[in-house]
Amino acid sequence: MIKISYIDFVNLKYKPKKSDLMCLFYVEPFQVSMKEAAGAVAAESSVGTWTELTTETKRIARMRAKVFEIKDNYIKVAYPAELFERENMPEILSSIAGNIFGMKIVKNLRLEDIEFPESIIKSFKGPAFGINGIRKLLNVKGRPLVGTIVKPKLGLNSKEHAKVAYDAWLGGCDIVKDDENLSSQDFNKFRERVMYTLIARDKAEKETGEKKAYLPNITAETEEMIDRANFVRHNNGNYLMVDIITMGWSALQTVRKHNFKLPLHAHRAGYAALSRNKKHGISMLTIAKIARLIGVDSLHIGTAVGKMEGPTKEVAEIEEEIELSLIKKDQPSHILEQKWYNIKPVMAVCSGGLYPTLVPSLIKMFGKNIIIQAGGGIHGHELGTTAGATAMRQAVEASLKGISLREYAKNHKELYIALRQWH
Ligand code: CAP
Ligand code: MG
Repeated sequence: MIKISYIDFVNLKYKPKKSDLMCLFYVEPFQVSMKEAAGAVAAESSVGTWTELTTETKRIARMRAKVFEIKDNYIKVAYPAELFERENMPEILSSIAGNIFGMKIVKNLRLEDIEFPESIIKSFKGPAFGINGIRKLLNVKGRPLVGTIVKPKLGLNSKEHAKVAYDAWLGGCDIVKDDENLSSQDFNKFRERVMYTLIARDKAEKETGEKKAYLPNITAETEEMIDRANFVRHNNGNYLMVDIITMGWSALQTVRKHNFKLPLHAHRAGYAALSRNKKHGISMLTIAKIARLIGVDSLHIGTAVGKMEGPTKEVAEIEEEIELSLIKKDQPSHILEQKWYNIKPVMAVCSGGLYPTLVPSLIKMFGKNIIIQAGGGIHGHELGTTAGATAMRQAVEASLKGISLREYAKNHKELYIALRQWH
């Protein structure tokens, strides 16, 4: 038996070409050298397998991925772009984020970052609206958008749901969204909910003079999802929402391909199964790049300060200790806003355990191009949803004016109560 020499997939003198796709992996070898484990990753994720092949021609050997840098536990791998099908994210990931995670030769393996070449980037659609499109739709300039998730996350009927949404818009929310696990349960059918909630949106727009958006969660089996999106569009809806991880990348591509001419909000429920273990899996940075390329308009990125796990600016920059980061230094480090040929920038969404007190630090960390979402932090307000939404807007106003929340709360009752309630 002639076993393959994984070392053949390591070439530390190789200078990656502009046309190569590059990956940064964290690797913990199991009972082999780092070089061998690195080579195994490059082999299995490109053209190789565990043994030499009589069928591998010279032409195919030239298509091998190459490990071109090894530093501590981090390796960089370059893949010739011809290995991949354009605009086929599942195929790309079956290579660079597929079998390799289960190989015995690695104890742990994490895909930290991907750099897509121009040819692959240009083959995808990217966001239809992006940051500017969303701002235009809602007619909001120069401030973060304020959103809420209707709570309780499950259980309200469609009329009750629409009422909670209406109250939130009236109080100052720009955006109201369904929760990630609400779809079309018996207690709250999708189509009925959309109808009632869009009526509530129109009423709230009239009464406040502000533009409002409703983000119905269309996540379901793919064809049903397309029907639901069409239903939203035909009933004058102005935004769609999907759960990008549980629906799958192929389904996300299908939704994007249908070009509903509505922005697409990406909830990331389940991403932590891939990302939370810092030694194994797929980083949130990578997930964000994939979602942007396929074409979501707003994406949950974490908060650093809220209820969910996630290091500060997880998406904004790969953790600093990874000096090998593939992020180009001449670009803004925020990958959702990096210049990417035809691909528009994505609006970052901060959500999860947020309440007014946390708003100033969020704006400081992430800037103004964010959607700040609070569920419990709005519907849990002692005076109810409308007051809760108002308190969030007041917190945004105070932050932008550079006034401390405590000071601003002196003549803003809703904020005052919220600060008393949640420190
Ligand atoms: C927030 C939320 C969102 C999380 C997801 C929830 O509600 O609706 O799903 O933000 O986290 O159910 O937790 P609260 P992430 O405001 O009541 O916490 O954005 O990190 O993916
Ligand atoms: Mg939720």
